[in-house]
Amino acid sequence: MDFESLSADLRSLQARALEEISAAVDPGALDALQIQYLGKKGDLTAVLRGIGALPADDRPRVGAIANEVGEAVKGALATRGTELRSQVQTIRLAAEKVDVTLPGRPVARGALHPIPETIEAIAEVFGQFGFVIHEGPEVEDDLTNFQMLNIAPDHPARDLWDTLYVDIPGYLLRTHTSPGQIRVMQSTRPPIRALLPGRCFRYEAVDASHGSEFFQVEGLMVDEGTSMADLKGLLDEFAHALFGPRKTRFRPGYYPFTEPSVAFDVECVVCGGVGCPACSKSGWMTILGAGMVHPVVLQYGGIDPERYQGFAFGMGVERIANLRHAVPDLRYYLENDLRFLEQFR
Ligand code: 2U9
Repeated sequence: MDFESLSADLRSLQARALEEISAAVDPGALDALQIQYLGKKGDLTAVLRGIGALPADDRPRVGAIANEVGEAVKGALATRGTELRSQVQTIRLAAEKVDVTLPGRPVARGALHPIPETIEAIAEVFGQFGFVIHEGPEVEDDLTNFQMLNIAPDHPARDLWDTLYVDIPGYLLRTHTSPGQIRVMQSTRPPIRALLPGRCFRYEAVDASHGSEFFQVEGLMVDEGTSMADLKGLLDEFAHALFGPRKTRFRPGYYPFTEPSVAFDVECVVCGGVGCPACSKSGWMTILGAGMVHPVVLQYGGIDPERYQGFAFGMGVERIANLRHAVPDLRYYLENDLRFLEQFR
């Protein structure tokens, strides 16, 4: 081994290293090249093992060349490393690019279903008069759902409510929320102002205005000297709150649990009382039934009809919602069709 061949080896090592460094495509490859050429057991160290066989005068000259080669390889590694890191950063920045001028992603906002929304609107009005909401069971006993409401087992009124019975003798799906009001009377003392919203069930053919399950809100007020005038005044407030200022009227009606019973009408919400197809040209719309609680029912509630009087009312929530939102068919409320429900956002 002489000076010429050792320095030629060093130069070819430098050329090889610089070529491989410029061909490296990721920082990891550069780390491997750093070890391969400049590591303790690297190629440069291997070539320099021959330096011991040279005449003494040649050694410093070869050492200088070796330093040059080492610096050149180091420099190439550093330059290529910077290039690759900036390439990686450019790719990352492109991938993570955010166009801040884009509009924000809309937040999917829910909304209350029109039935609970209508129940809340109804409860809000009666709440201002001190009516407290009570819940009652949906599976009721025959006694509380009919008997205690003055509807005897053979009473024709039962035909008004085609009933869904459950396979427990004497139990049924409540046909109205009235039984819940009986429970309120049995568990609290007058003065009573109770409001009972809830799901009810009837065994009847489903059509645009009748459902086998529907929602009702009933109200009950029991106090000393409660009168039909109190009832009329309260219902006027309710009608005006929900349907705006308009005339209202009582019409004679019939319910076994109230005497006298009335139908409560408002001037038609469509034509304002002129007469139109929506109100069958009468100019009036019935929104609920009501009446003075029958003395027998008060007694079933453990209340002395000689001392206390009460009134009650009941409305179908779907009917109120139909009038508020001009919905033609109450089946829409239970079909979960978003094309219908999204209109109530
Ligand atoms: C008690 C005593 C009396 C509740 C009443 C009505 C009149 C009424 C219907 C309206 C449409 C049922 O949803 S509907 O089909 N209801 O017209 N409801 S008086 O009377 C009561 C309730 C509880 C203890």
